[in-house]
Amino acid sequence: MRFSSVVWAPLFALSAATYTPASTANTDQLAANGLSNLATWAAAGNLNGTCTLQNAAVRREWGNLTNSERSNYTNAVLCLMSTPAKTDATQVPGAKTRYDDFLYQHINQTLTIHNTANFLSWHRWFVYTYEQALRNECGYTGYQPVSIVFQTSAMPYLTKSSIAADPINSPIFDGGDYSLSGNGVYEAHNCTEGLPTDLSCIPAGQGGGCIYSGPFKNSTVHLGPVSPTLAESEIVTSENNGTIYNPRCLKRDVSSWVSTRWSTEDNSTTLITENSDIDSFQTTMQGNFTAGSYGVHGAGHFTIGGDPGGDIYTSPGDPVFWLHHGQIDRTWWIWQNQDIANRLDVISGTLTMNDSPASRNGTLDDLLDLRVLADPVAIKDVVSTLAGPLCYIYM
Ligand SMILES: *[C@@H]1O[C@H](CO)[C@@H](O)[C@H](O)[C@H]1NC(C)=O
Ligand SMILES: *[C@@H]1O[C@H](CO)[C@@H](O)[C@H](O)[C@H]1NC(C)=O
Ligand SMILES: *[C@@H]1O[C@H](CO)[C@@H](O)[C@H](O)[C@H]1NC(C)=O
Ligand SMILES: *[C@@H]1O[C@H](CO)[C@@H](O)[C@H](O)[C@H]1NC(C)=O
Ligand SMILES: *[C@@H]1O[C@H](CO)[C@@H](O)[C@H](O)[C@H]1NC(C)=O
Ligand SMILES: *[C@@H]1O[C@H](CO)[C@@H](O)[C@H](O)[C@H]1NC(C)=O
Ligand SMILES: *[C@@H]1O[C@H](CO)[C@@H](O)[C@H](O)[C@H]1NC(C)=O
Ligand SMILES: *[C@@H]1O[C@H](CO)[C@@H](O)[C@H](O)[C@H]1NC(C)=O
Ligand SMILES: *[C@@H]1O[C@H](CO)[C@@H](O)[C@H](O)[C@H]1NC(C)=O
Ligand SMILES: *[C@@H]1O[C@H](CO)[C@@H](O)[C@H](O)[C@H]1NC(C)=O
Ligand SMILES: [Cu+2]
Repeated sequence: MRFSSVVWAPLFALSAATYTPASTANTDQLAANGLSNLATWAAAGNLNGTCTLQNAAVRREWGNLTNSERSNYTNAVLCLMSTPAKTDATQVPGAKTRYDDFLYQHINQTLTIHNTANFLSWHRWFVYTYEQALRNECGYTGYQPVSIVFQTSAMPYLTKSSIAADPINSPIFDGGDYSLSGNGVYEAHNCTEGLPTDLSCIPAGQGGGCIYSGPFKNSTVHLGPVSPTLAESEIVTSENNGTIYNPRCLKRDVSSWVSTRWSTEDNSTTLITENSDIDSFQTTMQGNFTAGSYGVHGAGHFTIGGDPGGDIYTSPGDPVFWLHHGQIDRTWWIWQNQDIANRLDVISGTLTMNDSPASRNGTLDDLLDLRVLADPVAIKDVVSTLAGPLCYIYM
């Protein structure tokens, strides 16, 4: 008996995931305008070192990298995860690898780097330092030049079909060899209390369990959790401060419920165009917890979810963290470039999260100290990605 191809065609069609990236035309246009302003600014003699727009590294979106470029990146991350730590083992016995060195600094400094004056600059320096470790210690050459950008706004949001609105089908989370691994396997869990109020309890998605696909399948997280949002991990850790060795599988619960509400192209566009001062820009980006809003920053984290992705302290334990913060940094960069004269040397906020406990205002002279990871730098030296130790742009 013969089967006609007409009969089979619909079955094959079903097996191929349909993924349509959402348009990022508005933010891309803002980025292009900003780049043009940056060229004018550079031509006016504002760059005094060796960095120029022409020799700056270009960070590109994950979805725009070739398969071989993606593998080179994930292989370098896996290398960092298998290189011995430099952190003092008597202080942090759980830090086993270079990757853990990075994770621990975020854990240890969480209360002084979020909803603070240094939120943007600290994370810019953190991502840059990580990129340097990939290059200098793990042979990452990237393509020419390097990129680790996660365009939050390029995550699929509500398009024509429910499948396309699902981030799981995006090139980051599709679980293939050229993704950053897929969702966790399904494991029953409650909704995720991402905010301190119950205003936005994130409905449990299709994951919640360990990751068994893609480059980071069967990965082990060593540190934390500290502020877990998956009930099971809370049982493991309620007593520690994130320093002990607590090996467990990397879990995710990828959530389109979050991404379609707080990290759409519209959300990024209005963030950039409707907040002209640094205070409202950084506050809107981080969300308003009492109003039940995640902001594009919080939304990126809770689109990943799980353990450690849903834990504010331990979130860099999920490799997608770095790409999300690449996009957060890009969004700051686009905002700065709309009005460089007024948006580069500005700072607002205090030294402690939501000013609790009360602390002084941050200044551009304050240092960003990543301890074992890098020598300290002043905030004023990283407000520009071209004039200082940094030398990169986004495309
Ligand atoms: C460039 O200028 C900045 C600020 O004006 C200064 O801090 C820095 O030392 C200068 N760098 C060089 C290489 O001259
Ligand atoms: C990234 O890919 C999109 C879609 O293919 C394309 O429109 C865009 O120009 C690309 N961007 C870069 C910088 O290559
Ligand atoms: C953790 O942070 C404290 C300051 O809050 C610092 O003294 C200590 O050295 C840090 N620990 C490590 C291992 O970096
Ligand atoms: C990936 O890395 C290999 C080995 O270092 C290198 O030969 C190759 O050119 C890289 N591919 C890309 C696209 O950068
Ligand atoms: C959900 O929360 C309830 C109430 O806190 C708890 O009893 C239950 O064990 C939780 N279920 C899961 C799967 O975590
Ligand atoms: C990953 O974990 C699964 C489930 O525990 C196991 O069956 C599989 O052998 C592991 N794969 C690797 C490469 O360790
Ligand atoms: C973490 O907790 C351990 C055990 O309670 C304690 O010895 C250590 O000083 C704490 N470390 C930090 C950075 O708070
Ligand atoms: C985010 O964008 C979506 C549509 O793209 C919109 O429905 C929602 O209200 C926006 N959220 C905020 C906080 O602006
Ligand atoms: C956050 O939301 C609350 C409640 O809606 C509101 O009172 C407050 O002004 C908002 N804060 C900011 C910084 O927008
Ligand atoms: C701290 O900054 C706030 C907001 O810009 C300002 O109102 C306040 O006066 C500053 N405090 C000090 C002590 O300078
Ligand atoms: Cu952070």
